[in-house]
Amino acid sequence: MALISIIEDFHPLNDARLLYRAEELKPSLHHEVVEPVGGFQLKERYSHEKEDIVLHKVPHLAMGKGQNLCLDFGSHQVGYLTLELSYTGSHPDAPAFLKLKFSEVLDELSENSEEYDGWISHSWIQEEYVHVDVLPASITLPRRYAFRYLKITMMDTSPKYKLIVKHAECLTETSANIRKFRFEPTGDELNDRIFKAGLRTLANCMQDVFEDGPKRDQRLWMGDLRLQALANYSTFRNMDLVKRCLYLFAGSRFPDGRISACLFTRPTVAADDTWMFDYALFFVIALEEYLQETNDIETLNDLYDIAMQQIETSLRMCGENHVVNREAAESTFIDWCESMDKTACAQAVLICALRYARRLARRKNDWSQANWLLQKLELLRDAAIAEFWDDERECFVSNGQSAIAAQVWMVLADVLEPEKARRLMERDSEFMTPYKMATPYMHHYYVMALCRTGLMDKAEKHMKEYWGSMLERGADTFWEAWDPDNPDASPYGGKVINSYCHAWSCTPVMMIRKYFNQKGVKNGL
Ligand code: RAM
Repeated sequence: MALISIIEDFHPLNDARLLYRAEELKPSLHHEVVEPVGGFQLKERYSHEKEDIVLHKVPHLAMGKGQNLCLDFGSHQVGYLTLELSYTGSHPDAPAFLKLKFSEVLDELSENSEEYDGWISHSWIQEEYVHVDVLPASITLPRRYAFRYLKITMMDTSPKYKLIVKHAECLTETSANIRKFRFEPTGDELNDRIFKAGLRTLANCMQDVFEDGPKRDQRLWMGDLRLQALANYSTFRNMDLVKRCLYLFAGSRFPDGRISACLFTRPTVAADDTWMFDYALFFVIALEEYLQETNDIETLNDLYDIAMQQIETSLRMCGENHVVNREAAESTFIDWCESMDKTACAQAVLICALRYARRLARRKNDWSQANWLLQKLELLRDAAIAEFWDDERECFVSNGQSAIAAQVWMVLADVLEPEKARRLMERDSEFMTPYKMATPYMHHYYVMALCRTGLMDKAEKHMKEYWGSMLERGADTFWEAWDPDNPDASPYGGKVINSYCHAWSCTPVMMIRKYFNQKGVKNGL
């Protein structure tokens, strides 16, 4: 939890011109009406045991106090729910009192949310208590939900009547143009399934910004945005949405100009008071990648100085030995693994960002800046070897730890010669514990490090095993956190709060299209 900060009296620095440009780029949303494809009843309120119901019988099912009805919408949906309710028996003499529980995955339906006591707000759990005073009624809930399953529990009726759910539907919402998307089979069945789940993950996170997750937190995070943008370049190619998000981050920053880790867009755009060393640098990387795809000079001119400012801020957090300081390491995310020392990772992310910043400077014909950045890059790279490379153990060691994350990020930073980097990644199993990768976000960078060292088969195998294991557990979209050896793990103190359609997990679409369809292409990051 350490990374989330609270700064009282925080007033973001807003740039009206950049925010206006972001507003102009706001996408229109696509909608579809989706109805349930199946139904069942859970035998006990929090049990997993269920009895299937034939769907056409649902409109005749009379629900008394304590009974439940679970509807399956076929796959993960993001949208608004409408229920048509009626009754059987004599005239309702008391309101119908219902509990509605929306679940992205089946397991979530049987969780008792009252037991959740983690550090993220309980209010994200998608449950509502609803009173319906007059029956029959059609009710549309005002909130947008992310779900595949809906559990309706009859909290109370009266002895005079029973409730009937005549119809349910979800009006979905996304800015991804799924209808236009042409799926190209790869010839590999598992890769196709992974691709489709990744695509759905991306689409359901594409709203009027790239959200991190439609269940939680429903907003822009820089680290997520960078990966979503990459996945988007290989699929929907909605360039304006990437541009809009870059302008939003640039348009509302910390008072000293730093890019915030995360951004609110409602009721008005406002930078969150959380800053992360690595996330701020991803702004530089994401901007350069956007320009590689679009060559959009307006964006380069508007955002160049802000990108360079992030580099300068980070360089000021290096000591005389050109190694990032403790404050930088402690404000670095990398993965949900709090006991892991992040100094080496922070150093490596900064080296990567310098490489991208230099490309930006060259694009801008800012040659003195490009040269200065090259000098810094070389100094930091040499310092990385001097400070973190352990000659005896032949790996990177960060304050005594040789975590896989440090090896991965140093490989991505090109700190080693290619042969040495490859040998390091061949021995990766030595570094997998005790600082295990906790999220698909970290697994993405692990796969990229394998690709960067040319270990393409190993990279593809890992993608298939890791993301494939979520499919085996019934995933329609990919999850925020997942450890196949510990399915109940949650970074937040309870998996009922985990998000099961999470932006940073969608990157297999890019891996499959860019790396595993054309063997031999290298250079992951
Ligand atoms: C989580 C968010 C997001 C991530 C941050 C660091 O709470 O959902 O995905 O970028 O943490």
